[in-house]
Amino acid sequence: MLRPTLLFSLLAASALAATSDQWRNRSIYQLVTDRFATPDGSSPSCDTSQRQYCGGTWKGVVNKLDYIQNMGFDAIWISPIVANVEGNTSYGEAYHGYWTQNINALNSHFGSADDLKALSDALHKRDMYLMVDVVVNHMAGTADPPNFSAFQPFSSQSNYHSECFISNYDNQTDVEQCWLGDKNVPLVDLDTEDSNIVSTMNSWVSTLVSNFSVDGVRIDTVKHVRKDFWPDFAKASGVFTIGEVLHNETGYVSAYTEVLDSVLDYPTWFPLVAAFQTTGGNLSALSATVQQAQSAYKNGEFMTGSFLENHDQPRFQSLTQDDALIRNAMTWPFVQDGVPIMYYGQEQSYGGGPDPANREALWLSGYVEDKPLVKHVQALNGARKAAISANSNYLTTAVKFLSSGSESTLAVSKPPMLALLTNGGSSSSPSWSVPSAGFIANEELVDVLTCNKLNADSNGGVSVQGSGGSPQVLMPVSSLSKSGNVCSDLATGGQASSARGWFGGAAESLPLIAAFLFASWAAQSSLIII
Ligand code: ABC
Ligand code: CA
Repeated sequence: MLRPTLLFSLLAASALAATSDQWRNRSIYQLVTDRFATPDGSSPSCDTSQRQYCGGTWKGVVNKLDYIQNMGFDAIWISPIVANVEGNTSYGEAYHGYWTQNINALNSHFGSADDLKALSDALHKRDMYLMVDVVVNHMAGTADPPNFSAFQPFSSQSNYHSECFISNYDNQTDVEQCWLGDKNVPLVDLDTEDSNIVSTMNSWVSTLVSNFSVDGVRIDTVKHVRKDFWPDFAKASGVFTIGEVLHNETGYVSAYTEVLDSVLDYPTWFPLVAAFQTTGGNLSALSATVQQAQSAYKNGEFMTGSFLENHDQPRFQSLTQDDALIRNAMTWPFVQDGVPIMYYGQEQSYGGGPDPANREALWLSGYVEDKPLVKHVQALNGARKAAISANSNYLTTAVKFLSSGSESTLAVSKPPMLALLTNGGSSSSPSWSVPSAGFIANEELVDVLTCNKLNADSNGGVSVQGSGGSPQVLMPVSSLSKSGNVCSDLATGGQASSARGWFGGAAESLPLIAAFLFASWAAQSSLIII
């Protein structure tokens, strides 16, 4: 018997099964759950060097969704949610969530199952998506040899590859079958060649996604598991998958774009940081890598996660304090082909160095919205949404680098947007000369970062004199919308913002999904956990 509530849940769950197509127009705010917001709005001290839980929870995130949404983000990526090692280790507590002990229980420091569902519901009410971080590669021990019986559900030593710490990253077998971590906190490597482990992991991710109406998963340590493990795992999740492959070569990372929906674009991140962390950094290395990635990755760079910071790397603002370099570098992920991801705290000018310093408590900033970088991010998200609305091919048009007239500038074209970047620094007066910018002759343009107007020349090119080393993001005035979030006073185009609702394309396909579910329900019903 199909209970009406069950049918409703099935439909709701299927509508949540967000695909690449539903993610590509999104913009993601990455947060460390323990460090983003406390449930009662209190501001306890948080010394990152101590590596202890500081008190952030899922409830805290719910209370601060306005803050995230006001910046223009429509998805969040949270820390892993499962139960971790308890108590202290040589590297502190498991506040980051990557030290799994039991995949079938939640990390109670972050809240209850109801709290996590409430977060998911609150996001969906705002047309926002939830991305959860998942770890398949390992469980975390607190001694060497580890206490295997503490791990759930894989509590036998035979469930793991035998102990050897990865020392040679050029040996792919070592990378896949030896252990991350060290003797203090060994990341005990699961035998992901074993069919029982494979099927347990596949049904685990499927249940996790449906229990908490998750819209996408960020997969940890992807290069540490054999490639052919991933297609079935991704399929079992039923949602968009984005993998972490920490490597600087597009040739290495591209193989993983064949087995998952997408990857974090680490190969571009390395030259991105190098290009903007000092004046005179190498901009052509950045454009060269992007071009390589565009041709090497399965879907070009359209589905990659494009980022400047994350929880594993020193914050960009620990590498330079030059405000112009910072604003140029921050612009990049939003004008590039992929899905932009911004790491929490960047907007508040956090400048923590390597892990653990880069995981500051955001409550200590007071979540002030009237700040230059908060406004910068709002403009960038607004501009990207306007470009998506104005050009239905925007998200599948590859970025092109146009000749800009100097080595310290870049002209990044993705019509209707032309981003003019520079690493001259705040004391420079950059100029861009872009004879073939692709605009209409004499077209009226606006720099969406300042709302200053200018005109294309009679060939549709632009010659722009900047100041203070600032980036500019040019768009035709006609591509702005009065109902949009960027320079809307100037808008001449009247089109409504086409920022798609949460149901997006799924709404149209509901009847089809319902039919499919009816057909497959009888066979699957025992798997559905409500
Ligand atoms: C803990 C402490 C730290 C302490 C450290 C020794 O131990 O907290 O303070 O310094 C989690 C926690 C960490 C924790 C670790 C280990 O677990 O978040 O705080 O560190 O206990 C993912 C996650 C990451 C997570 C884990 C583990 C994996 O994003 O947050 O860490 O679940 C490798 C993995 C990568 C992993 C990363 C941390 O380690 O591949 O998946 N990230 C080379 C290798 C990379 C390697 C990297 C490590 O070194 O190729 O595979 O990443 O630093 C470039 C080269 C790269 C090179 C880089 C460093 O330089 O081209 O190849 O990467 O030039
Ligand atoms: Ca492994």
